[in-house]
Amino acid sequence: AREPRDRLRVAIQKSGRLGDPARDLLSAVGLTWRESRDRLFCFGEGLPIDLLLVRDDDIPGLLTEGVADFGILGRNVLAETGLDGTAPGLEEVRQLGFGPCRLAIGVPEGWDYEGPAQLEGLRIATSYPAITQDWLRRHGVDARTVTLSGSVEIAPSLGQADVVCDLVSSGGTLRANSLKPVETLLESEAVLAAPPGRPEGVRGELADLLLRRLDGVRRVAD
Ligand code: PRT
Ligand code: ZN
Repeated sequence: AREPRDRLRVAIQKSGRLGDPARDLLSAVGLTWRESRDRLFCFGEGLPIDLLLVRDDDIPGLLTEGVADFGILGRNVLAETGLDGTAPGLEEVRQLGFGPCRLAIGVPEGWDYEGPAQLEGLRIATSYPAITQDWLRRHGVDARTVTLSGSVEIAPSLGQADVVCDLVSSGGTLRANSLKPVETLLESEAVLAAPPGRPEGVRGELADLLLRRLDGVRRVAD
């Protein structure tokens, strides 16, 4: 059997929108790292808290498998992987205040949108099929999701879908594709996620310490 881990691991985005703010937040609570050459793993220096730099999509799996103890990712990714069964039962431990956006249905600008029933029988392009289907089911609408990993907003003009369900912040991307937001399915921001329960032994103490420090920094920032 492998030795139990005595260092805490936090998975964050390697690049992307949440990578730098996540690192800045962890620096602000006093963590420092010795960078490894490939920068996928950063060894914690002051405290035994290491970083894993990964794709945000990999964070739920790393938490579920117990490879990481905490992850910083968008609530949207956490919700999707919770609903689609790939990483059920993870908990949102803290909301972090950066990376705000919402998951919204976007329809062609010229539509006179009157409500969810109007989506019946349509094709909805999205990177979030589980959240979208869950919302459709709760509104009694039967519609098909077309899962795309990127360039969702162009799908209607390509004839690949009728409407979209994608993340929106300024709304500029929807507008640039002659779409307008009509329903918000989820308000999102970066969150600290973890498997249920407290890690055992020394990792549990490190987890408590990290949460206390995060709360301290967040209180000053708010
Ligand atoms: O490489 P990796 O897989 O790790 O990154 P990624 O490309 O999957 O994700 P990334 O870095 O683009 O986004 C990470 C997280 O940032 C998302 O999961 C959200 O929680 C959050 N976030 C906040 C956003 C946005 N704002 C956002 N505007 N993620 C994406 N967008 C995109 C959106 O998909 C659309 O294409 O920006 C466009 C819309 O922006 P506006 O301003 O034109 O409305
Ligand atoms: Zn991603």
